[in-house]
Amino acid sequence: MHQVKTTCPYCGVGCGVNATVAENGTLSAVEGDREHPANFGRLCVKGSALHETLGEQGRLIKPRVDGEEVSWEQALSVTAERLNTLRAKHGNQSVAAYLSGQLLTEDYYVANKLFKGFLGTPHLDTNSRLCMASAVAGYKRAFGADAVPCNYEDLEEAELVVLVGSNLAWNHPVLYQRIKVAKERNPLMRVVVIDPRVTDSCEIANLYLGIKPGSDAVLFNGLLAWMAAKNKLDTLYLERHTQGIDDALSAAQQSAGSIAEVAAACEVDAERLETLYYWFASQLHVVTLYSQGVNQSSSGTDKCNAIINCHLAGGKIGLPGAGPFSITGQPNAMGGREVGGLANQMAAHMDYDTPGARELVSRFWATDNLAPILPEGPGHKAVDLFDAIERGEIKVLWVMATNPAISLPDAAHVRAALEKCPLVIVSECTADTDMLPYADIVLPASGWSEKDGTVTNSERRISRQRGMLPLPGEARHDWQIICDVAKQLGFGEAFAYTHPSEIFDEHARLSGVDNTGATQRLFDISGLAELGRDGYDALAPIQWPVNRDAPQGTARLFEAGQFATPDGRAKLLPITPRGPEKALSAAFPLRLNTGRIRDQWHTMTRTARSPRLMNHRAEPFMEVHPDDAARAGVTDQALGVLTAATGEYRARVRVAHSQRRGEVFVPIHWTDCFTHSARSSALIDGITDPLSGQPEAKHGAVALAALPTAWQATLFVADHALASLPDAPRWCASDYWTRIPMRGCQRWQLAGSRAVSDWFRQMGEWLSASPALWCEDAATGRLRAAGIENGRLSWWLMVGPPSELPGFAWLEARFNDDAVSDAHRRRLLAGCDDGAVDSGPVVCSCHQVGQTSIVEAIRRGDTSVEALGARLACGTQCGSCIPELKSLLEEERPHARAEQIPASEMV
Ligand SMILES: Nc1nc2c(c(=O)[nH]1)N[C@H]1C(S)=C(S)[C@@H](COP(=O)(O)OP(=O)(O)OC[C@H]3O[C@@H](n4cnc5c(=O)[nH]c(N)nc54)[C@H](O)[C@@H]3O)O[C@H]1N2
Ligand SMILES: Nc1nc2c(c(=O)[nH]1)N[C@H]1C(S)=C(S)[C@@H](COP(=O)(O)OP(=O)(O)OC[C@H]3O[C@@H](n4cnc5c(=O)[nH]c(N)nc54)[C@H](O)[C@@H]3O)O[C@H]1N2
Ligand code: SF4
Ligand SMILES: [Mo]
Repeated sequence: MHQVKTTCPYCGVGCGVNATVAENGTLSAVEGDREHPANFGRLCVKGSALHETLGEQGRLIKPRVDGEEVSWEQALSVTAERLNTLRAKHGNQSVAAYLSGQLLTEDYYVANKLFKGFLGTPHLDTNSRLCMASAVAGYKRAFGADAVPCNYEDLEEAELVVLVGSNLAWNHPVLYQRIKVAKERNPLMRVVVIDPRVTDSCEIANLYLGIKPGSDAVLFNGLLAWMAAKNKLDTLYLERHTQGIDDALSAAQQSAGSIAEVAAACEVDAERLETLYYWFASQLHVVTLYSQGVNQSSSGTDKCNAIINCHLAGGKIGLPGAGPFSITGQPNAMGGREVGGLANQMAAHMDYDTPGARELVSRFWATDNLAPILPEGPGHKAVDLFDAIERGEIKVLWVMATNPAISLPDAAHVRAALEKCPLVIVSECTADTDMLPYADIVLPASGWSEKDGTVTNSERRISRQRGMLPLPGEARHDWQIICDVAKQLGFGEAFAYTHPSEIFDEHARLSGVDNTGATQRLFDISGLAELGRDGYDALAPIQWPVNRDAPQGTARLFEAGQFATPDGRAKLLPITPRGPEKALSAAFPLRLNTGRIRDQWHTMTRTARSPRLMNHRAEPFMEVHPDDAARAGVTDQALGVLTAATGEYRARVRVAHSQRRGEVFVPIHWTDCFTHSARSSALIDGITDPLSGQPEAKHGAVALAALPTAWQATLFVADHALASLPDAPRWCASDYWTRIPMRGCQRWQLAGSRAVSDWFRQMGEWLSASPALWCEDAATGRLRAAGIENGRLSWWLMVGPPSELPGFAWLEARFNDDAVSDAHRRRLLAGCDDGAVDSGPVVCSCHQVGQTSIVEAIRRGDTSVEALGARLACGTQCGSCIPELKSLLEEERPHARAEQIPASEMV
């Protein structure tokens, strides 16, 4: 048994993880690394379940060509041959790559080098386009570089933290916990949440602004104008360190108007708005932390600059506890940007229009030894790239570590483009994703715990993700796969790396080449060159820039008021606010908001492998305001359907006061691997920000209706029984199905619009078996049945509303018994033990504490989160469920039934 220090592969917080590798070579436990400056020992529920998501089961372990498993030798030669043929015929620009912020920096670096430097195509973009592009464009316009000024300590040192379009409690839980603790220590510290939804992040908010979707630029323009009117501008800072205040201010004044007018435009209470303005203007130590509610918009870049303007105008930057902080989504979205992995970048924070950069990079990569090949201008950004594929201009697409068939807007259009593309190569570690059916060549890649390299988190901190487990089957590391293909294409010399430390070294050296004087680039990690393999292996977390001037790294940028622009001044930009480009209409009258849930990561290829993480929200859902639900004739827990011009979405309805009227929220996680049709991107148009190319994923237009159902059913099938059934079992022909992976079995929630006249025939068709036990109530149409094979429970079916099931835990346990005992056999159709109480839907994932137990404890007299924690242990590990515990406490108080307004709204 030994311990390895590594980094969590999920969100951009970049927590340090201590992983325990057991004697048998598996990863037996994980815990937070107390020495890592991102988390100091904390982990959220996803991080602490990492070891439950591993194992060879469900992994991709062999290369495939045209659906057939082949050897690596064959896969590589077919890849090279097809790529060469298409490239020779259609030119360099017919070749493209689509990468991911979940690749390690080393993977990213070699991919960028191969495509731009040696295949001569600029068409290499990444899913960070869907995520960070507006924040990048905003920083570049203001500071002259894509550079996050702040660090995590600034969040603790701030007197005011403003969360804009960020559900930090769910999506960056460890940072949220850090702010929460800091707030407990500093009673003067205030937190403001600006979000159309009342989210769990409101738990720590002193002030909540339930803003009209898309109106953030009006709010921040209003703030700038207000600061000017109240004499709250830092005129000295503006004079010495910035330019553009006059234009920015007059644009702000033009669009903003009075407090009452801004409040009306943003649909927030005027008094609360002014409170925010007052707090912001009167504090120097303010951090505005923003995320996808700002970035994923057709005017996302402008919104970022509207925020940055206010910080520059108040001199609230370059100080402890101050600055505009774009929080990174993916673990290595920032590392990808560092190597130049966006289509408008070339390499190492150099763009195509950076003077001398093309020559510098050509020389450094020695691309000119072959031919002067480095492209001259930027390539297609993600959405445009798939349009170009659809137009037939791109003939080769290599997708690594992302699922564009799910995550890009207008998924139907993306899928049509993929169908058309003559050569689609996919590097992936999971055997079953929505992308794989479109791949001509599938290359099995290593995943977290096997991969070895570096990632950069939200505060510019580079950490090692260390490899500790052997590669499953024939999987190879992404950087190796890219180098193997490069060799096959004849570029062996430039891709002769034998270890990621050699790649990192080259990347670090490139960042320092000619990096002085007028053309100095902020991104410089030349201080990490020549570490050698041992130094690389031992690399401790460090924040860039790391160079001769800052050998220990840089905690905060712009402390001297010197920016990365040609004149050294930061730029304020005139912002004219624009609303969402997607208009509502009579046919599609509801505003669609899409986002994340606490326990799942993106397309669920990894988090759904932990049954514990499936329990918090087991089914795809839509959150709807009670009035909208009533108008559409849908009720809580019924099935609903959302339609947009581009597609539809079927899911369970959650009627919620946390939603604004006229708006619907859906999660982004469910794919065709898990459900009938609940892909959020099917409802989103390919509308993008003209500057950043980031899609407007937060502002769709949809219609809501009930999904007609004649019956609903819950079906459990044991994993051992599933092995003999087809991949898409027959019950998936129902009008609604969703699959929920559990321990030892899978559960399906099913519904159909046409009545089933004979359930016995139906069971025979679905399961090729008849039940060993059943009971039926013909009058109500209810039925329960169970299949037993060789003494073991093989399936269990209930026809009737899922709410009639007492819970799932008891049944799940029966699927893990070696044999059905006599005692259990009698209780089997009841689905629970005599008198046993199921603890209900899981609220605390760490300790698996369910809602029923919590409500019962409250009714027995527990009146606080602490009391619940002492009795049930809920909320005592990662703390992510505390907001939910609080709302249960609120709800169970007899008078708390009226419209739910969080306590935080009371200023
Ligand atoms: N659990 C979990 N954590 C994750 C991820 C995950 O998949 N699961 N993914 C990671 C990644 S890649 C990313 S990018 C981050 C994203 O982290 P966040 O940006 O926090 O995530 P989202 O849920 O997409 O959206 C944030 C909020 O924006 C709000 N919003 C929508 N429209 C508007 C608007 O017009 N104005 C304002 N002010 N707010 C608006 C939404 O209601 C939502 O609450 O999370 C990271 N962390
Ligand atoms: N409607 C809507 N759409 C959105 C968003 C939204 O808020 N709303 N958010 C957008 C954002 S911010 C993001 S970041 C994207 C995320 O969307 P995606 O990037 O499409 O989602 P993932 O599930 O993270 O895809 C990663 C894939 O890579 C595989 N993988 C994991 N590790 C490795 C590895 O090391 N190597 C290889 N080769 N494969 C690996 C995983 O199994 C998985 O299939 O979605 C975007 N799309
Ligand atoms: S906060 Fe983010 S980085 Fe930290 S453990 Fe959770 S998912 Fe991993
Ligand atoms: Mo993201």
